[in-house]
Amino acid sequence: MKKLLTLLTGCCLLLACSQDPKAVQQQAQQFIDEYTQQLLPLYYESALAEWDANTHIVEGDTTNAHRVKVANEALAAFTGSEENIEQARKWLEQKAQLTPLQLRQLEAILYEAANNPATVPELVKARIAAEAAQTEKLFGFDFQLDGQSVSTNELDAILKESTDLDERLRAWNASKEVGKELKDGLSELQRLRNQTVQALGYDDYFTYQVSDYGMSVEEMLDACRGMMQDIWPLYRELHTYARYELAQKYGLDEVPDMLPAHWLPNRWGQDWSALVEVQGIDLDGILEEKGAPWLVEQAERFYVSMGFEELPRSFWEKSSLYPLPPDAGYKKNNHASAWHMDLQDDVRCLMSVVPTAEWYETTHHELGHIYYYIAYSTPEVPPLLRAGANRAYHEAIGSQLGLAAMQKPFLAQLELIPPDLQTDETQKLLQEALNYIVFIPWGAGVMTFFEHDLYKENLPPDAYNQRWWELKKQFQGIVPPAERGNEYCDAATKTHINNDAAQYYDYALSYVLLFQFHDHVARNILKQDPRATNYYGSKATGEFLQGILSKGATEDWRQLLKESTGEDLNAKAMLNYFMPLMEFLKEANQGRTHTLPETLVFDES
Ligand code: X8Z
Ligand code: ZN
Repeated sequence: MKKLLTLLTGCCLLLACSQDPKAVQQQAQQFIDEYTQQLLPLYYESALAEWDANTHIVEGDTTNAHRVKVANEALAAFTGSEENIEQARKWLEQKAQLTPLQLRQLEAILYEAANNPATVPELVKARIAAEAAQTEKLFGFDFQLDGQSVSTNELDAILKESTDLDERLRAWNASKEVGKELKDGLSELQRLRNQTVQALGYDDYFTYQVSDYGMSVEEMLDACRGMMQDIWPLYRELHTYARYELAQKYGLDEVPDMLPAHWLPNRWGQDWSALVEVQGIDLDGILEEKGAPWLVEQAERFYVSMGFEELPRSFWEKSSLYPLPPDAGYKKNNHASAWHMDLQDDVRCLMSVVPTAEWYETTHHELGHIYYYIAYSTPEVPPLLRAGANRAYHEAIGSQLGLAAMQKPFLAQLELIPPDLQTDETQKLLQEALNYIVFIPWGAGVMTFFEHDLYKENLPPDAYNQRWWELKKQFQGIVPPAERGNEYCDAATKTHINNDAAQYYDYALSYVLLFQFHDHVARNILKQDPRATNYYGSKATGEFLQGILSKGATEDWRQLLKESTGEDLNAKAMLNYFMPLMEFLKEANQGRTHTLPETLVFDES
């Protein structure tokens, strides 16, 4: 009987498709609309609970964790419900009859479901609890330096400024202590993340996250290898340059073959730009005078100057923008993020802005996310497609504006530097390369390959730290200050390993992408040198960006790139940008020993 019914329904559907695609579309739409209506309040409640859990961390208080669990379990039960999966699959069987927008929404429903399959409720619940506990441990951690509590901003300042190697080592070591506390939780998450997505047919969690790009794992790894190979000659010169310059700065005669991690101005060695000071541009000094709120307001002014709207009042009221006073009695997540709370107009930033060049760039980055959210929260983009064309697009926009906001003509326009200031262009380019080029072996290399091994290869916990430092050495040419046994878990000191898992290649791709967008804006819209632009007040640039942002995830990302820049994804714009630097570095490095191989060999065993 049941069989007959299925047959009959199948038959009717068949009839419906061959005769009337409109009818199929109408019924599919009804499902999508109902799904969306039920999703939105659950989504909002989950975001609100997560927001509180990330902005108000009280040791020993379980209220937040409980609310997060309840809200996320309710959201998971809905998005992963058997009925929703079945329905989405059923409508997808009639692909040919559906509109492209409907297809994308149904795929989004299935993608979400795979993270929370209702067929394995205990696993999903356990994962939600483990995620909440891990975030709380990471951001509730009491970092200690010389017996005193310190903030990560303070540790970062030492790594940026101090020339006392002993002090640097203490700060670096202090910043890695939290990893030990997170190791067991990571191993638990490794298992739970894999098992949940496996229930819906994905091989592992890394494969699941990569599939969001419409790519296989091998394709993604190839893209990452490609990015690293493209920039390797330049990176090799930067690595040599940094070894020699830093040895000199720290007053040492001997230059180490590999960079000791505590020599670098960043806890993970992902951004070395603080190594260089460009004569005449003392951004840190100027920003110090302006104070932290100015950084966020200025970033908004930049977007507004290009024709974007002012941020909604609720953004200013509800965001958490600055560090907490040390005596607040609670802690907050100290890593910057932007939140689209309700997939509509509740947008917020969580930051700990202090007036430094790094936070100046970060505020532009985060507002990029916020303006993306606002641009696609329109009737044309259904809530289920309110996301970037891909995740890298979302990361690219704000970083692009961050790059533009550091360029000389722009700084002159803001009167942060004198209009006729003569500066050393090469030093400026060097400083930028120490950010954008240095990032690639970290983002496309260390982070991506570590998480690949973690999820796809089931890396055992006792090998976490060893593997981490193997990759650091191979891709970044960075070694730990001293042997670090497997009681440490240095990977877990990086936020994303814990709460943004298996997605870090997003940032590497976003850098490549942002140089493509920037190159297009500079050459075709502003008619300026990409290395010296001033986007300020350019409505045409605003329109170009808005054209990309307002599409959300309604279009294929490759097609959107082609339409907007005329290009496929490639690192040419990025390489061209830094081309003039190669000559300078070769000259500076003459007679120095290069210790990284001439070509990067991939030995991932
Ligand atoms: O995590 C971020 C943003 C938040 S989406 C601040 N970034 C990566 C990082 O800090 O590791 C931006 C660049 C790379
Ligand atoms: Zn971001």
